[in-house]
This record gives sequence, structure tokens and C-alpha cells, in this order.
Amino acid sequence: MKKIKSQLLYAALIGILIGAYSCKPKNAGSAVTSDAAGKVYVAPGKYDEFYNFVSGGFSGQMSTYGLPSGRLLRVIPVFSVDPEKGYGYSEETKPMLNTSHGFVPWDDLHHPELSQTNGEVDGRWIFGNANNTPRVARIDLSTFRTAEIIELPNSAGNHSSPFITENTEYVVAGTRFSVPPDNVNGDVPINSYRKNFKGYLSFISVGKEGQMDIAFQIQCPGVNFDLSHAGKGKSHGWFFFSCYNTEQANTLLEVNASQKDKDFILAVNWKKAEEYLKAGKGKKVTVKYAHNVYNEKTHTATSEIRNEVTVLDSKELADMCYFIPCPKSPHGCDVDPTGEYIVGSGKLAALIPVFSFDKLQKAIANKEFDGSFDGIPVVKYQSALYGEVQKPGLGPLHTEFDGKGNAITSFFVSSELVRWNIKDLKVMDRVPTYYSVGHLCIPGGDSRKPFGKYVIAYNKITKDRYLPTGPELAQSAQLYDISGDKMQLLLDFPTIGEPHYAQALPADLIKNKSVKFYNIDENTNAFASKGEATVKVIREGNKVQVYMTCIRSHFTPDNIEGIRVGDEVYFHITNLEQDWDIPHGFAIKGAANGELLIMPGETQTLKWIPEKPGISPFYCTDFCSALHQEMQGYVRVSPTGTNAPLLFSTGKNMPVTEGANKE
Ligand code: RUQ
Ligand code: CUA
Repeated sequence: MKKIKSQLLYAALIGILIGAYSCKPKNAGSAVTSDAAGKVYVAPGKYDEFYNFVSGGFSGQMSTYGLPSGRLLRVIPVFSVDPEKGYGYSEETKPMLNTSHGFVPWDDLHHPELSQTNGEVDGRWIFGNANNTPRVARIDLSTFRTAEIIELPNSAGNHSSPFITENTEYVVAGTRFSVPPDNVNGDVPINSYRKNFKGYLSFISVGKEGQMDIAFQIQCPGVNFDLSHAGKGKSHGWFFFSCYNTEQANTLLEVNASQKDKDFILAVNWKKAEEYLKAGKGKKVTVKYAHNVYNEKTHTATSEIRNEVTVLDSKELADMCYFIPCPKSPHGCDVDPTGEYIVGSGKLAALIPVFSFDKLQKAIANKEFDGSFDGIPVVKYQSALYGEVQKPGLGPLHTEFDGKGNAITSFFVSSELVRWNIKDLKVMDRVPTYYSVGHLCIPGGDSRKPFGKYVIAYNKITKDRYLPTGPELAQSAQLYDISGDKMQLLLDFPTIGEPHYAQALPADLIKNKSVKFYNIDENTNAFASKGEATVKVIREGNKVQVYMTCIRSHFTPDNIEGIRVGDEVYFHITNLEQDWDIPHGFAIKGAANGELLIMPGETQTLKWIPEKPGISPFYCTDFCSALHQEMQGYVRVSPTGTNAPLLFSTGKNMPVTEGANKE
């Protein structure tokens, strides 16, 4: 009874806090200083200074903006099908979305993370996590395309991901939901959580060319892993994960997982884990997960199902994992550029604890423990604590660093960004966000070398900031100048999907290596046609392979006859252009999927099953030339069972084919 009362009281307190602080910050209209416009104005024809990669949340995609203008440059399809680009619709890209559950057309992408060299962002790749069906994707920043996706076994709600080590040795993924491991019978009562549910941390190795492989997993107690960041500099070799629900509740978590005064940050010594792995301490476990790779030469993705993963047990292997108590359901877990300070952000806390890596090492050496949690030693809070930022705001979520010794933390409940000094832990400055900021981003702000200059807040709620658009309003980013003593709001810009984390980096690190087109001589797609003379249409039973080309402003062939109702028609279209920014599109009437958008030099395939006899026009969907609207063709569909010969041609009315036309 007493417990229930205290639970209710606690819930009421949270309610009051949220109610009191979620109201509109004052001066919303007048928060912008007069020189803001000049600071974000990028003249027509001029480039932005930074790329900003923003997660699309439940859109499953990642979007790219220019900063400081906030101009949307590109949406990169990652975990969701994208009819605009044919991603997940073309035969070549469908395997990218294959999983152990089959083809999955959607996911929820929360956190982009740029690859790093020596702890500095290097502009090679950006990684993204899929929360729902746990996966990690790698996007190639020379093509702005998803190059690889790896699924994570033993996981659910892959949230503390895809954070990386300072030389991109590993991309790491911690499971949000603990679940029974994949290789045991998971048909257990839900309230056997404590006994049967486990939390897994996946360490995905990244090769020289970016290729991902699950090097090992660490089995941990069943709790919720939330966010993470790698150590850097002196703490390189360690990884830090925030976790909540150390109450191990399996229902009504909003109350039941908020019981304890402190949850944990899990410190993982991954160098130690590597030693154990080498010493053969890992257990090979049978699982099932997909690994999908897009090949830029065949222009085709392949999906392979893998069946084994190596698991290290945190309970059995000493000196690998340590819990650090962290107040009130920590969310963000951020490491400063020196690698010495680890910042935990308790969603329900009214202070920010900052832990010291040196103190943590000392505490471990001296065994300053407060017992253990499911076999993992718990370091004494005071022993690892550097200090606390007092009264910073309410509901701290995430922290980024400006490279000048300061940290900026986002506060969801009190809707503000707060800058504080890492050494003296004093609050220096605060600025409202409109409204309910989640993540924030400083260019390079989670690396060893932040670029400072701006912070961007990513907001959950925008009531009254934009023209009304029905029940749901745009989610948005806000750009602040942080070069002076006072953070200064410069710009609001709406985002695609829900922005969670984001990364930004100087444009120079990417812009000059952008691929402009694919060399057609290197195109090894099995269905490529390298010139108009090589096009053909071939029937294989009820399958018809159409080898087609496109170039401004026609398709070859553009007249096809002899297709029958119920045929499986594959349009393999090669874009013969060798010029920048000249994709062609392909769409055919009645197709039950999307379009193709074929990059110069590339081959893509659309599958089409005609359903009734008649003429089906097709056309180019991307305005490619003055005669784009002439870029079209026709397919004649005859009834099933008729013997109409296959004919195809361009530019003449007498079809050219073996199987000659007797008309
Ligand atoms: S989480 S705020 Cu994935 Cu913080 Cu979004
Ligand atoms: Cu090709 Cu429009």
C-alpha cells in the first residue's frame, strides 16, 4: 500500500513538473536578435558551410541539410522504402531491406553517427540505427546512398546505437528492450523478466572499406539500454551505456521503472572484451540475421542470412563491465572531447552528474564497489563522480561539446539549452527552445574535435511556430550561434520526420569527393545494356526480360508488343548518360510498386505484372531535358494464352526481331 502511494505521489510529481514546465517559454516572438537573418543568409548559388545529417525518426530515413541556411539538400532512404528514389521498389534495392523476418519496408531511425579517424569526423560514412527491427546501416558519403545494413540478433529496440569508437573500429549497438536470447525458447511468461530476459550489446567491426561484421556481443542483465558513447583519448578502449529500468519491471514502466533513485551507466572495457575473445572465452551461438550490401559496380544489393554470433558473458568474465550509479533513468550518455568526463542525463533528474574516467579507473583498481548487480560490480557513485551541475534545468536529455571546454545540454521538460563549463560545472548561459527539445548537435560535437560555432536543437513540438497543417505540425530544428557569450537563436527550419540525433561537419570534408555519375564501362549489372544496339526483349516462360536503355530523351526500345496478361515483366533499364545530375525515371501505368530513378551509368530493374489486355504507356518521371515530356513509350498487352510474338523497336514502325512480325 505504501509502495503504491509513493508511486502515485511520484507520478503526480512528474505530472506537475511536466505541466509546469511544458508551457510556453516567454518571449517566443522576440527571441531573435536583429542580425540573425544575415547570419543564416546563404546567397543564391553559394554553398552552405556545413552539412547537417538529421535522423528522420519514424520516417526511417536520414535527411541532409545545409547550415547555416537550413536548406534541405537530400533525403537519404535507409530503413524505409522510398518511392521517390525507387529504394525498396527496384529489384536491385529490395535486398537492402531484407531481414530475418523477410522484407521489412519501414523502421525508425534515431541516431546518425559519422565515421571518425583519430577521434575526428572524417566524412567517409555515416551510420544509422533501426530501432524496431534492430539493424545498423552504413551510408556512403560519396554517393549519399545506403551501402550496407546489418541486422542484430538477440536484440529489440536497438536504441543505444550506432555510436562509434575513435578510429571507427566498432559501431556499437545496445538493445533497448531486453528479451530472451534468440537461441532459447522465448515462449515464457512476461513476468519472468528477471529470470529470462537479457540485454545484449553488439560490437560491430568496421573494415577498411566500411564492411560491417558483428565481432562479438556481450550478454548483460535484463535492463533497458538507452544511449551510449565511446571513450576517446585516454578512455579509448571503453564504452559507456546509459541504462534504465534497473528495477527490471515488465509493465507500466513509467511508474515501475522510476522507482529507484539511481539507475546505471554501464562502463564496458572493450579492449578487455577483445582479449577474452582472443582467448576463446566467447560462446558461439546459433542465431539468424541478415547482412545486406549494395554493390556500386553491379548496382545491386545482395542479402545473406548469417547464422552465428559470438557472445561474451558479462557475469562470468571479470574486469569487462562495471556499473556506475546514475540518477533517475539516464538517457543521454556523452563523453567530452578529452575523454575524461562522462555526462549522464537523468530524464527525471534536476542535476547533471559528471563522472571522471580517472576516478573510475582508480575506483576499479581499489575495488570501491557497492556490491554488484547481476554479477557486475557497482562502482560507488561518489568514487566515480567528478561533480554535479546543480540546478541546470529539468529533464536533461543530451549533451554536446563546443571544443572550448564547455558542454551544452538539452532539457526536454524545461524546453531549453543550457551551456555549462565542464571544469567548474557552473551554468553559464541558457536559451529557450520552441518546444521540448530532444537531441542537440554541434558540428563534431561528440568527437575529439568539435567545430563549435553553432548548436542545433531538434524539437518535438512546434505548436504555433509554423502555419497550421492539421492535427500534426512540422517537427523542427533551431539553429543557435554559440560563438559569443550568449547563445543566440538564428533560425527555425522544419525537418523530415522526427529529428532525434544529428551530426554536422564542415562541407569541405565531403563536397569534393561526391560521385557525379557511375562509369558505364564499370557497370557489371547482369542485365545492363551498354548501348542501344544491345537492347533486347527475351521471354523465359512467363518471365519477360526487357533490356532497355535511356538517354536524353528516349527509351530504347520504346514500343514493345507480345507481353501477355500475367507475365512477370522485368524492365532492366540502363541510364547511358555520363553526366552529373542526369538521372532518368521510369514508371509504367498500373505498376503495383514505385518508380525507378536511375542514376547516370546505372542499371535498375522494375518488376511489373500486367493485369489486363491493352496498351500501357511508360515514361520518364524526372524532368531531364527540354524533351523530357517526349521521353515515353508503349507496351502492348495481349490476353493470356495468345501467341502474340515478342516485338520491340525504337524509331521505326517495323519491329525488328527474330520471331518476325506477320501483319
Ligand atoms: S533519443 S530525443 Cu533516440 Cu533522445 Cu531521440
Ligand atoms: Cu528522362 Cu525525363
